[in-house]
Amino acid sequence: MTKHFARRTLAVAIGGLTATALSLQVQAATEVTLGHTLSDSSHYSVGADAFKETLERLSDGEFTVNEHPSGSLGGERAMIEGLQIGTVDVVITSTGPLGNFVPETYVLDLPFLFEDYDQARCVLDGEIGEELLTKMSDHNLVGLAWSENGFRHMTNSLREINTPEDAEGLKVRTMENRVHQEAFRQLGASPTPMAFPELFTALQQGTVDGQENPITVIVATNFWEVQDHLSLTGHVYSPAAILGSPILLDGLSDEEREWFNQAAQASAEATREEVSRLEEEGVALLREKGMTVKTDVDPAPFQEAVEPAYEIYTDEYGSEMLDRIRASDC
Ligand code: EAX
Repeated sequence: MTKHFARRTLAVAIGGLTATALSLQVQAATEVTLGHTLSDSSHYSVGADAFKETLERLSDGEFTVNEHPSGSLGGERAMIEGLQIGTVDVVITSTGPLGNFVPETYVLDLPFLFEDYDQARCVLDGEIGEELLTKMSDHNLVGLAWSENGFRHMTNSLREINTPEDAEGLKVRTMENRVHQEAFRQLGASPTPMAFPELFTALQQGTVDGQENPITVIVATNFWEVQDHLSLTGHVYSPAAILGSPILLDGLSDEEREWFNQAAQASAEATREEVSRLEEEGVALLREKGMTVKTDVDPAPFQEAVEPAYEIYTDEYGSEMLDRIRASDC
C-alpha cells in the first residue's frame, strides 16, 4: 500500500508535468501487502500463493504481492483494522472477529448451522454469500471472496471429549466472537477469547486447557505439541473471508478491480481444495503425531446444548438471514 499511495500522490503532485516522469511512475509496481494468521505451510498460504500468482499474471506485473503469514502483522482483528486504515491491503481471515465489524456475518458463526462442506460452500457461493460480501463495504471493508477454514473441532490437554459433560469446566480459548463465546458458555465450558497468535503459548503455559479449530489449523500450527486429545465435534463451520482495503481498492480502475476479484476467486478455490485434502489425510497425521482422535462423536447432545445461542442471536439480530439460509436450495 505504501508504494501505491506514493504512486498516486506522486501522480497528483507532478500534475502531468513531464512525460518521462509519468511513464516512470506508471511502471513502478504496486506492492500489495497480504496478511494471515497461519503458517506458510497452511491452507491459507496455499490460497495466498494462488492470489499472488493470479494477480501478478493478470496485471502483468503492475501489482506484486508480499505474503505475511503466521500473524506477523497481528491477529485477525488487528489486521481487519489495518484494512480500514490502509496499513494492510488484503487479509485472509476467519469470520472470528469479523462480526465485530460487520454484524451481518455473525449468522455464519452459529453452531451446527451447516451440515457439511457442500452445503456451506453452496450458500457462500450463492446469493447470500454475495450479499454478505457486498455488505462489507458499508463497514469500510471490501469483500473479495469467501474462502475456507473448515469445520471446527475441540482439542484439549485434560481428557477425551465424548459428550458435552466432558467439556464442563474446561477453559477453552475461543475466537473473539460473541456467538462462539455464547455457545461455549452453554456447553458449560469457560470460554476465553484470545487472538490466534497468542494461542500456542497459552496452551503451552496452561493458561487455557483447550481450543477449537479445524483439522487444517491443528495441522498447520503443530497443536499436537501442546494438546493431547482431539474430538471431531464439528460444532461449527468456519468460513474464511478474503478482504481488501478500501484505501487501495476504491482507487483502482474497473479492470484492476476485476484482477483482484479473480485473484481472490483463485485463492478461495485453491484453499478449499487444500481443506478437502487435509480433511482426508489430517486425522492419520495427527494420530501419528501422538494425539488421541475421537472420530465418532455424537453431535446431537452438543447441538442440543448450544441451542440457546440461536435465541440469543435472533433476539439481537433477527431471524431473516438465518431463515433464508435454512430455506436455501443448498
Ligand atoms: O483463521 O483464530 C482462529 O482460531 C482461526 O481459526 C485462525 O486464526 C485461522
